Amino acid sequence: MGALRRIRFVDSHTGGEPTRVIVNGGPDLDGATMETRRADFAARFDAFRSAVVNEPRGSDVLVGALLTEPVSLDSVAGVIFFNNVGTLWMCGHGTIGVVETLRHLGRVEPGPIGLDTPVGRVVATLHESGDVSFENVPSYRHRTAVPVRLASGQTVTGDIAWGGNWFYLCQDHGQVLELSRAAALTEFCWQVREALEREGVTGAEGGLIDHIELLGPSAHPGVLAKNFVLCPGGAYDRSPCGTGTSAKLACLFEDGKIAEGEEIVLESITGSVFRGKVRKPLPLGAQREGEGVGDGGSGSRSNGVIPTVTGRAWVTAEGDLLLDRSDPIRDGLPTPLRGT
Ligand code: PYC
Repeated sequence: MGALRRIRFVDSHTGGEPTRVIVNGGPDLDGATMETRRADFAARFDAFRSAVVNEPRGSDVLVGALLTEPVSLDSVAGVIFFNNVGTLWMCGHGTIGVVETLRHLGRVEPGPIGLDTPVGRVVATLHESGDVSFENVPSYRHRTAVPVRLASGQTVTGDIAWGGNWFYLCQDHGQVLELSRAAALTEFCWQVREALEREGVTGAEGGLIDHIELLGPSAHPGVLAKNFVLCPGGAYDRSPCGTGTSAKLACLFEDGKIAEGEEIVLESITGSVFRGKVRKPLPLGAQREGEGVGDGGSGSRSNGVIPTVTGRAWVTAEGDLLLDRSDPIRDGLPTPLRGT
């Protein structure tokens, strides 16, 4: 028997998409900013990341969240999100999961809850109903109607937008967005991602576009659209994707299709929904701390819009992950990725 390491966790799902929050036993990160802490986590604690979210303790779809001390005045915590292949800049469903986890642990009450992320501060609100809204980092469209040619010969067009991660948002894909087609949709989205890389299409200042969002009609009245979002590690988002919803809101606002404060509903491929709306950033000097940042580490600056996304998470499990030094796959099994 080897020495056991214990890592305390709480699992939740937000619209079907799981989040595992590490509440004890995680690494202490170096850095005075959340971005330097994220870089430190990526450089020194990749085995920890894999042990927490990859098989046999997790799965490709699981998103992890490591809590840190806050870096902003009035924030409750800092948070580094990670998945089966690396770190995320931000995560919307994960933010809702973190807030529900903190509520479950008795650490927060209904009201505003500031969280620091590597791309800026987000301000969540826990509602009495159990719903959670979060005001995201500034989100914006970088390029409009960018064509790419897939390996199959099909050409699709999409907008490139930042919602806390980089997205390619595509409507002319010709795919039927049904859960029973998840494998085919995943394959299609990989082709899009590969085409973006092959053709050198990126976000601002070379930012990797690692989220592909297909949009189509919803069968439900009052729902603006249904989406299918492929995440960086090849899993599809079971929720409507909080950062993807933010990217879509930014495009809708720039197209004049929604007004400030007008609420829309987006449905995920599994049928779960997020509500979303935008406001314009406050004038310089009146901005909340961190507003006007949020650029994927690329150094670019855009005012864009400030999206608010609302959804709900439910706690599904809590306990200790056990890492036995003598276990040859203590650090989890890496996700085999296609050649992107
Ligand atoms: O909700 O932003 C999100 C997200 C990103 C990856 C998975 N979920």
